[in-house]
Order: sequence, then structure tokens, then C-alpha cells
Amino acid sequence: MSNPSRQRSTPRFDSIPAAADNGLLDRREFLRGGVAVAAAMTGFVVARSASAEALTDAPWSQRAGGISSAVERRSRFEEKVVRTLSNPNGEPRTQHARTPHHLLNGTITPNSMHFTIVHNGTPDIDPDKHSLVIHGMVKRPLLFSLDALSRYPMESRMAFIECGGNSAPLFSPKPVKGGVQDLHGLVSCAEWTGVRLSTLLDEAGVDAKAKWLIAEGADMAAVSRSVPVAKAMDDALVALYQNGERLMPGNGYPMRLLLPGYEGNMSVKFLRRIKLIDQPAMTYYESRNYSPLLPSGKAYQFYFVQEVKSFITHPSPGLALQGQGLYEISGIAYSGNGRIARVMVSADGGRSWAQAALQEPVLSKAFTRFRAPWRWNGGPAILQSRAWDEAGNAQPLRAQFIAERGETKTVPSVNGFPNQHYNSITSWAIDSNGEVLHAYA
Ligand SMILES: Nc1nc2c(c(=O)[nH]1)N[C@H]1C(S)=C(S)[C@@H](COP(=O)(O)O)O[C@H]1N2
Ligand SMILES: [Mo]
Repeated sequence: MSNPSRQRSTPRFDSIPAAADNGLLDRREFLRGGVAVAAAMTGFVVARSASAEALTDAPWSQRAGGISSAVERRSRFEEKVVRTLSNPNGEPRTQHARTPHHLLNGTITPNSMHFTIVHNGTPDIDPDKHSLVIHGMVKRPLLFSLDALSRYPMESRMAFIECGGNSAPLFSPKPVKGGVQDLHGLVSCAEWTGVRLSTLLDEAGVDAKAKWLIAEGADMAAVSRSVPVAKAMDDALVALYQNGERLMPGNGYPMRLLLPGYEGNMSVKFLRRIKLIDQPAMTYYESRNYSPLLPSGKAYQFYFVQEVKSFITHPSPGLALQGQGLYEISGIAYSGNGRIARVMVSADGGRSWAQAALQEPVLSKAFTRFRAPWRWNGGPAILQSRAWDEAGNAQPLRAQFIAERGETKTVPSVNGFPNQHYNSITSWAIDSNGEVLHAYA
């Protein structure tokens, strides 16, 4: 009562219209920003009140700073921002490195944080000794050195890559002890630059009877996948650059196939061969690993598209709430079918929903950042997000999704029944201490 600033701002804060139950506020008021929201926040002491005299000269303000290095490294205070490794000693099996989405923001995954999956280690490829061959059902078989490729017209596009096994822990019957990195760390988004595969195929002259191609990598696993020629001609890229620099070794240096919106496994890294064929090759990775079984006993033969999905990154496990008041709920949405059309968020486990703001630009087959203002009243809450894409697909609700797709009996693994292509809801439960835990609701 005796705090005048609190008295002034609280009514204005309360004047932001509610958009759903349990504290979700209207996104338009939030985006309008400025006065109303600033006033609203002071009422809840997000920043302390201060005047310019409060500034003191810290040691770093009193002497010259460090020497610039040829390759910039991030602040030493950011060392906790790391990928988590499934196979840190490099045993002869698949290695996963997962993106820490809760420690990043925006829509671009920095190259050092882009997830990687390598089935047989990352090869140490000398770019001068690497080339790409296009052969099979073509008029002119062709061989491209990296230099030759670099003379073709290039283009850049934003695209997410997601492993079909991303989010597999959510097939478990009980909530998982883990956060957004454990659950959703096998998806990332970058700006990829390279040569359109259609340009190279046109030059080789594809036989009209060739409906598929096999893409093969130069690593010891020789990952190879069959790709419909229609997709290759549509938006496939032979990518040479990732967020402006040459591909990272783990992401396919010196060149990779990029199939926007398709299951990550098909974006063959260390690309060395494309063979045009008239039917799918039924390679190991398409006939065993990435052909999920359904409870009915049937299996998906091909499951190319990563369907519409979203999850909240802030708040999420490991990012406890620091007292009641205003928070921004923010997360990532994407669809292999095109642009995100709408994201709804809930603070009461899916009983009521408010529309989130989509941050521009909203790009096809790329991450879209969504944001929604939320006033936490200190009580229990269950946060969820649900996305729709421009093709009209909705992210499925969990009960229906699990009924159709099954759940695992035990601790889930990335491979095998039925842990592929989870695109249903993720729930974060918030307790009265502000702790955030994975839950089912
Ligand atoms: N040659 C080759 N390509 C590969 C792989 C591999 O091990 N070797 N892993 C695949 C898998 S399973 C996925 S999900 C994506 C991951 O791409 P990223 O590591 O660049 O994120 O690459 C795919 N391409
Ligand atoms: Mo994958």
C-alpha cells in the first residue's frame, strides 16, 4: 500500500485484456509494447528502479579490453551453452549432439550449436580431394569438384533439419526427467547456401523414366537414401555454406544434400554420389531405421515430411520462474509442409487457449518464433503450445496421437518401434516454487 509506483501501475497492468485462463494476456497489447507493458512490468519489479548515479565503473571499464582474435569466440561466461552428447567417447555406434534450445533465442541455430547425428563418426574430408558424381539414368554422367560447383548460381534459404527420431522420449507412458534439449534437441534451423540440385540434374539430363535417385555420403556409414526426383527438382539444394560459412564438419563438410521439410536422415551429408534410378533402392536407412511400425502391425514405408510441430523453450525445465508477475512465453514452431499459420498457447493444460504472436519473417519450412505475454500468479500452471501450418494441418493432441501411433513400454530409444515422428504437444508443469518439469496433461 505504501509503495506509490506499485499503486500506479497495477491497475494498468490489470487493464491488459486476458486472452485465456490462468494469466494468458492479449498478444496484441504486448506487441504494441511501450507504455502499457512498460508500466505493467514496473508494477511487478522486473527491473529495479534506479537513477544514473547508480552506475559505477567496473574493472572492465577502467582499462583497455582484450585483443581481437582471428576467430571470434563467445564470452567465457557462456560456457554452459553446450550440446549434450549421447556417445561422448565415440564408441562404434551413432553419435547424437543435441541443441540447447532453452539457452538460445530467435530462429537461427548457431553453427556450433546445430545438432548433429553421425552414424559412423565425422569424416575428415579434404575438400580438394572430394567430388560429387551424378550418374545412372542420365544423358551425361558428370563429376563436380568443389571449385566447379562454386561456379554455378547459388541461392540461400532458411530451413530446419529434424531427425525423424526427434522427440522420441515423448512416446513414453510416463513424463520424462528432462528438458527441451533432451526432448527436442534433434532439430535445428540455419541459413543454407548452395546450388539447386535441379540445376545440376538439368545439366546431366535426367531420363524421363528415372523417378528416384539414391544420394550417398562419403562417410564410412555411406548413408544412402532414395529421394523422389520430384522433390529433387522442387527445392533440394546441394549446400556448401551454413549461416554464411562453409558447412561444419559434423553437418556434412564440404557438401550436403538439403531436402527442406523432409526427415533429416534424407539430407545426406558428405554427399559424393547421386544415382538416378527408376524405383526406390530400399537402403538400410529407409527399410529398417526410418520405417516406423504402428500398433496395428503395419509400418510406414516412407515417412518423408516432418509435420507441423511446436514446443515452448522459455520457460522450460532448468529455467525456473523467479517470482510472480509478467513473463514472456516463447518457443519454436515449424512445418515441413510450409509456413506456420497460427500458434496457440495454454497455461491450464489445454483447457483454454490464447493466440501467440508470430515473429516475422514467417518462412516456409523454417523455424518461426512465437511469443505470448503471461502473468504468473504463483499457482500451478501447465504450459502448452499448439501450431497450425498454411496447408491446414494442426499439431495433434496427445491422446489421439498416442492412440494412433502407440507408446513405448520402457525407456525410449531413438531407433525402433514406434519412436519416430512425434509431433504432438509438449507440456511443462510449473509448481509453486516456479520449478518447471515435463508433464503429460
Ligand atoms: N552421410 C551421412 N549423412 C547423414 C547422416 C550420417 O550419419 N551420414 N546422418 C543423418 C541423420 S540421421 C540426420 S537426422 C541428419 C542430421 O543432420 P545434421 O547432423 O546436419 O543436423 O543427417 C543425416 N545425414
Ligand atoms: Mo536422423
